Amino acid sequence: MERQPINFRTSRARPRRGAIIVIVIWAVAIAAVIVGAAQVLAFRQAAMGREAIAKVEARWAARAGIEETIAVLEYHTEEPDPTDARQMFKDLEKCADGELASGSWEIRHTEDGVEIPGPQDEHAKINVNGANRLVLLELANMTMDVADGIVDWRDNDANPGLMGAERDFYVNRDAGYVPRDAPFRSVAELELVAGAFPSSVRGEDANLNGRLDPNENDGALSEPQDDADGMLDAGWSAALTARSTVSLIGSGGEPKLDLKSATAEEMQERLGVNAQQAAALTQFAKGPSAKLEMLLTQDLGSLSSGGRSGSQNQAQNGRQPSGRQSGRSSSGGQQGQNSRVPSLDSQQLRKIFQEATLDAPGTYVPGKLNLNTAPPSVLRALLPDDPISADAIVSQRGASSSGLLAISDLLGSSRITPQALAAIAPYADTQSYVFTITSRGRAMTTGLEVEITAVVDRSTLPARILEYREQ
Ligand SMILES: [Ca+2]
Ligand SMILES: [Ca+2]
Ligand SMILES: [Ca+2]
Ligand SMILES: [Ca+2]
Repeated sequence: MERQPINFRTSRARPRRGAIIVIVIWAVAIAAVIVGAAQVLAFRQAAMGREAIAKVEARWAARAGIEETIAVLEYHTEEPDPTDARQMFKDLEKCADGELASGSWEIRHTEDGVEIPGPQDEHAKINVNGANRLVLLELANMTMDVADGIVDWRDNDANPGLMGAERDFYVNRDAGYVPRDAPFRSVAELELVAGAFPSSVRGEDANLNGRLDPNENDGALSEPQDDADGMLDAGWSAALTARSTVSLIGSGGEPKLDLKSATAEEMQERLGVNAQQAAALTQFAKGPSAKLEMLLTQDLGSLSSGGRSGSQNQAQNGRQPSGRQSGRSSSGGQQGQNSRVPSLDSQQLRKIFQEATLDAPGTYVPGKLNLNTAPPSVLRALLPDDPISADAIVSQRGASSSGLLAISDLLGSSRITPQALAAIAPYADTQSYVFTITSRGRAMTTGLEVEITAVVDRSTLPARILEYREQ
């Protein structure tokens, strides 16, 4: 009788026990899911942590490459060697690759489509703010309307060139902007000029880092369109820059001597000229149209006595008369009224181009092409009608282990006329101040890469960073 309830309880307990088992199984299952999820999360966090660490390692490795390069650039501003134009570039190449405990870096730039060690010398390119339309027309895909449009963009007047475009044109087509009417600040700004396309400005170098990235070498698989030939065609950006600058510091590390205000004593000391030559230089510098390049084509004696305006014009127009003038090297000078002034010898001329200036203080002067580092293709663009002189510069610089120390060094070449030299002298010399350092850092652990690009100007101390970007 008493069993009934027990049986009853037992029979009622069975389903309850079953329910408990189900609950327990569920609880175990849920716990397993939670533990599993926590594990996945922890694993993911660990992976993210590792990646974050790798990113930091890669970033600091890239940064170390930038810092080391800046140190080399500053050293050569502080302790320049005016007798060797190549040493700085050798030193830059030495720190193009480096290692830290946690990562490594490599600094490369592209020349004629191929990556080579070291930063990009912005002075190996023509400054777009100094390039005339003939020089611009040497570039691939350049048309007359765009060349004129580039000149209109940077000049400060409102008169369009023959096929150019000024403010009205941009306003009428609702461009949303008007020409700067001042020097370009970057090569990318060229893309704002009417008719200039990014494909012409950048070519395959879509991110303008001067290096061949995977998407720039895969054809049509990804933007941009490229020919997947393993070479970087960087369009106009390979030959043009807006970054190069002129320095107020001479090759010896001291501020340049302004010939318009320098004393005769300073000239004798800095330029190695004698009293008579210093007096003649002072007289020459007083002329309102005096330009250093006139010293390449004319004798100091004739320049100081008023100059021969005919040959001045020749120099400025870049015309090349058939023969070379040779008066400079003869001791007596030319037939100038001031013929007793001894001609400047090659050492003195070199010093003048290294240490002196006639640029009015404070005026904007576009940076100059470095004749030591410009690729042959860029030299030919600078000398549009004169490939012989362009090639002669390449062979002349190659013949000297120290490179060209001043543009006047090229007066020794029989294949380059002084007139051709004088024509390019406003746009070319033998120094480089601005470099684009593209440093790719790699983490030792995972191989993750971070790239830093910095544009650095060493014409002042400390060096200035003009642009800095990471990707
Ligand atoms: Ca203008
Ligand atoms: Ca690139
Ligand atoms: Ca592509
Ligand atoms: Ca290519």
